[in-house]
Amino acid sequence: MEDNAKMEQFQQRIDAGEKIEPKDSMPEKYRKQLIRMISQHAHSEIVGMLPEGNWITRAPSLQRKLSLIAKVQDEAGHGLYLYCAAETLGIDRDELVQQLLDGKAKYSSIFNYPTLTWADIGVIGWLVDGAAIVNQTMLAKASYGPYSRAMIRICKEENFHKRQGMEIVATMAAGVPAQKKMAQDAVNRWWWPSLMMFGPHDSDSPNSGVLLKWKVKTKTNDELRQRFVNLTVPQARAMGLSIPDPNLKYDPETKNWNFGEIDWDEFYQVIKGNGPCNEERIEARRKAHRDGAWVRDAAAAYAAKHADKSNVA
Ligand code: FAQ
Repeated sequence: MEDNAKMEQFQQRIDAGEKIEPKDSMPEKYRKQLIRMISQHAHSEIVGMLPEGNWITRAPSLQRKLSLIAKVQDEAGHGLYLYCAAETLGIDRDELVQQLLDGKAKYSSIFNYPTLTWADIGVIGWLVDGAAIVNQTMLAKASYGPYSRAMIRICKEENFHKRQGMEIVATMAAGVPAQKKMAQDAVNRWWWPSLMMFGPHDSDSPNSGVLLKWKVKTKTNDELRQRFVNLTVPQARAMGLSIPDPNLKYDPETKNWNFGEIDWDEFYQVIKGNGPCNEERIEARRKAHRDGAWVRDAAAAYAAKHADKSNVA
C-alpha cells in the first residue's frame, strides 16, 4: 500500500476519525511505528513489575501486601494485552520477547531506578501510574483499534493503582516525622524521572511528526508532560509535600505550572542502557525466562498432544 492514491485514502480514513483494524490496508511505516511503540509499551509493563515486586515480601501490612500483589499482577496483564495488540500487526511475540532479553528493545526509562523504601511504592503509584494515565488516556483515542481498546481497559486499572499509591503517600505524609521524611525523599528521587517518561521535547522527538499525522498520538510529549505537572503539583501541596524544582512557578495567565529543565543527559544515558538498574532489570527478565522454560515446554507438549487428538477425530 505505498502508492500515492492509497496513502491519500489512508490519510482520509485517519482524518475522518476511523479506526484502523488489523486486516485493513495500512502503510508499512504505520505498521512498523505501531509495532515499535506497542512492543516498547508491553516491555515497560513487564519490566515495570520488578521495582514494585521488590517490596511484596516487605509490605508493612497484610492489606498493603494484597493490594501490591494485585497491582503487580495487573501490570503483567497489561503486558499481555499489549503483546496481543502487537501480534495483530503480524509480529511474533517470541521475537519481541527475544529482543527484550537480548537488550535490543527499549522500555520506559522509569523502571531503571531502584525502589529504596516503602514510600517508593506509594510514589510509583501516584507519580508513575499518574504519568502513565495522562499518556494512555490520550492513547485510548489512538487510530489503531486494538491498541486504543487495550488502553481503555488498562487506564481503568491504572486509575486504581494511582489511588492506591496516593493513599500510601498521603498516609505517610500525615504520619510521624520519619514517615513524612521518607515520603518526601521518595518524591525527590522520582519526580524528575517521572517527567522523563513523556519522552524528549517535541523539537527533539523524531517519531512524533508521523505519529501525530496518523493520530496514533493526538497530543505531543510536551503537552502531556505539562498536563501531568498541572495535575500533580496541587496534589503534592494538598499532601504537604514539596516538588524538588526551584523553578516551579504558577503562571496565572496560561494557568500552567512552569517548571525547570529536565536533565536530558541522564535521560539519554538511561535509555542507552546506562541507568542505575538497567543491567539488573534485564538479568531478572532473563532469569524469569529461563526459570519458565519448563512451563512453556509443558504447554507446547500439551498443545501438540491436543492437536494430534483433534487430527485423529
Ligand atoms: N523511556 O520520538 P520520541 C507504565 C525513546 S507504562 C525509554 O519522542 P515516541 C505503566 C523512544 O522510544 C510506561 N525510551 O518517541 C506502569 C524513541 O526511541 P526509538 C510506558 C524513551 O514514541 C506503571 C526515542 O526515545 N508507556 O508506566 C522514552 O514518539 C507502574 C525518541 O523519542 C508507554 O510506552 C522513555 N521515557 O514517544 C507499569 C506508552 N521516551 O524507538 C508498571 C506508549 C522516549 O525511536 C508500574 N508510548 N523514548 O529508538 C508512548 O506514548 C511514546 O512511545 C513515548 C515516546 C511518549 C514514550
